[in-house]
Amino acid sequence: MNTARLRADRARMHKDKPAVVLENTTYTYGELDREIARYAAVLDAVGVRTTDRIAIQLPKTIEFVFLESAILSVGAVTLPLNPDYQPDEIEYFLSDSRSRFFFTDRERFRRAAHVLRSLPGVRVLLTDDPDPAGSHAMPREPIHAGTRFERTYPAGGDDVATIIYTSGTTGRSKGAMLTHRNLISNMQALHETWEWSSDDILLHVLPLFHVHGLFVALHGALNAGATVIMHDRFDPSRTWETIERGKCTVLMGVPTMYQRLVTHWEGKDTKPDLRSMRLFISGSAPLPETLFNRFEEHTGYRILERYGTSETGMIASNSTDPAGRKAGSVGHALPGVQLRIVSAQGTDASPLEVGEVWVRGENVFKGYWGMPDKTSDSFRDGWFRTGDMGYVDREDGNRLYLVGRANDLIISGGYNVYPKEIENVLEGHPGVREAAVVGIPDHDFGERVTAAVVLTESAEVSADDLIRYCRERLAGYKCPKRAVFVDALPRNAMGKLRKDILLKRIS
Ligand code: MCA
Repeated sequence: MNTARLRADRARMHKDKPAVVLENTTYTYGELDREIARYAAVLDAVGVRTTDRIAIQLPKTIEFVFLESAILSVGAVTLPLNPDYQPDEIEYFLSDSRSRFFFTDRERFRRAAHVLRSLPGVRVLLTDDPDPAGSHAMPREPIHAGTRFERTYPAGGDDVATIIYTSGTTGRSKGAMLTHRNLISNMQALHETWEWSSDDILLHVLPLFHVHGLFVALHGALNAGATVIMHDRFDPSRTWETIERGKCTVLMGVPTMYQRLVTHWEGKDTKPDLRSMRLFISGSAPLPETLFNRFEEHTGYRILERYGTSETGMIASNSTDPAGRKAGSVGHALPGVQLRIVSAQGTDASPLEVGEVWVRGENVFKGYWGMPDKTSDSFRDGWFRTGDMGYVDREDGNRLYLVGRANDLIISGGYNVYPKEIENVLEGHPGVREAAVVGIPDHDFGERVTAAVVLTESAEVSADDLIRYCRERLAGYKCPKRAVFVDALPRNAMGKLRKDILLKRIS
């Protein structure tokens, strides 16, 4: 089965029903399908072929929604990119993925034009404006407008549908290849577990280019025939207003969003009416118990926490029955997903013993694009090693608790940041001898990216200079919020960096 074909089937069932409401414009399922078909015809006309990688760097717009489905319907592979990525990052993703097409807007094209010139194999198409030199406007109508274009959905099953880039411990991002089967099996598992129905109204406040906002939220809701009300960016005040006005039933967010929502609630004289709400779902970062409790005290709702990764989609979830939700636990494995907790010795951990979470099932990705060694390193006997550490409570039906990470990872506001990538950028500055990046606990972002820097002897560089230097090369969420100068980085007798000591020293 092809993911986009499922979308078209739903459109036939719910033709006149609102599918997406973005800001003040409503698109019914029928209109959505017509636009997807039109975009698919354009893709065909510009020469997109099955298995081509097609990168999209767009803000949260309806064009993104049309394009993403259209690409899948012609059997090509989507490569959704953060609209905040800087030119160096874009260059890496386009060249590493050997993308043939890059869909973006005028603003981002202008920003990255100098690196795009060095990638002649990539055809740039703008979704918003006629072409500045070096790009092409996306045709508004299929070039062969007279002939009707039939979508044939040439890819499905184990064919790759999308490549999601995730940062890596070495500093080099890896493209996780997710197949149509991966996406569909996970969507069906969540459909059953969260009891999605066509009566649902999802308030969508997440970015669209990641697993959470794209597959779990958007695909999940459209597959159910539900209505998606979309905000182009997260704002706590608007979120509460829309829940009440739009009679929403489901919200998905990262803990930073729930933190801001509850703080906003506390300051409101008249509290919003939440009676339409069925589920407040949280993921992408650990939900602190204090936040779980505070949200329930104020709103009367227990947040439903679930757990996943880019490589596997969703793995575990708490239940739709509020009594079955526990603070600090990500719940039980989803239908069709198998879990193991494996000790450092490579054997199954004993009950309540902490080990690494390993996962198997149709949800597990095909491998990292162009990185067979990294792919085989991340699997053992068919099990994907998540790098997350946790334990299960067998007395409670193998309920999963996560306690940390096996490797060096910072999660800031629901985005994964691998310190090595930031350290590499900082160490590229001529005034920096070495740098170490850590995540300092933070009330709002969960962890705050912080750099400790040893300067070269003659360097005259301020902390602001270094942050600006990072900002020109990295998306904003990866940039250190603070840079601290130190004489030397703490190391053990073997010369190994002691980030635990550093963290205490600069917190
Ligand atoms: C924005 N900024 C951040 C972050 N987000 N800094 C650190 N961490 C962040 N998460 C920076 C911007 O670069 C900017 O910096 C400044 O903060 C303000 O930007 P703004 O856009 O106004 O930010 P915001 O609206 O406050 O954004 C916070 C946010 C956002 C709404 C929490 O980060 C967000 O949407 N997070 C969701 C991430 C997500 O979808 N993750 C899913 C991954 P400057 O001023 O320098 O420009 S999928 C996943 O993890 C797995 C599979 C799963 O299980 O879901």
